[in-house]
Amino acid sequence: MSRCAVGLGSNLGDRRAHLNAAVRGLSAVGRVRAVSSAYETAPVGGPDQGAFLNAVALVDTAHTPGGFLRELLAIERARGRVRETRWGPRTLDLDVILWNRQRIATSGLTVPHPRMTERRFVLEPLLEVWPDARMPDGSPITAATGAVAAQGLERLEMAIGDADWSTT
Ligand code: A4P
Ligand code: MG
Repeated sequence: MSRCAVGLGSNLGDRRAHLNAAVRGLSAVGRVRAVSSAYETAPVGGPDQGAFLNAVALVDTAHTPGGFLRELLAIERARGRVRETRWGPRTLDLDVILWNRQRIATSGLTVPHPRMTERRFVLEPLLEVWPDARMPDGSPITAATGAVAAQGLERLEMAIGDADWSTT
């Protein structure tokens, strides 16, 4: 069994519905252990675009990393994800942020997510659900938060995922 942190992001359409559907989809590919609050975040990079709703889910899964990524891509497709501009607006983006404490570098998958430490919209929800998360070199994730403190982010009083994700 592997423990994976999945980043969820949406800034197109019904953002909350997309994130809820993502948690439902994740509960079919592993055991969802925790889901962070939803965060309203200013877009980082890419074209001029609307604000994102971001969250992080912790999932225990028996899949291989590659098999798990394929499942994530299928969940994105089911929410109408279309790839146009890099870093452009999207209905649903699911990224593998951490996989145990492993480093993975294959043609289709890089873990830890290469830009995670530059992004407050990843770090804050991640620390909410996995406060003692560490990088593969052992450094605590908390060490990265100072550098991103200026990025716009607001934690919402909004739960993501249906009430029964934890019982599946
Ligand atoms: N891939 C490689 N490593 C991974 C990984 N760890 N997790 C490959 C997921 N996928 C990974 O991804 C392209 C390919 O990356 C996948 O098919 C997979 O094989 P994509 O989702 O099509 O491309 P993308 O998301 O447009 O590009 P990228 O570089 O992954 O973008 P990011 O880094 O995810 O950034 N601002 C805010 N506030 N909130 C956001 O959520 N997101 C982005 C996208 C930009 N700005 C944002 C947000
Ligand atoms: Mg992505």
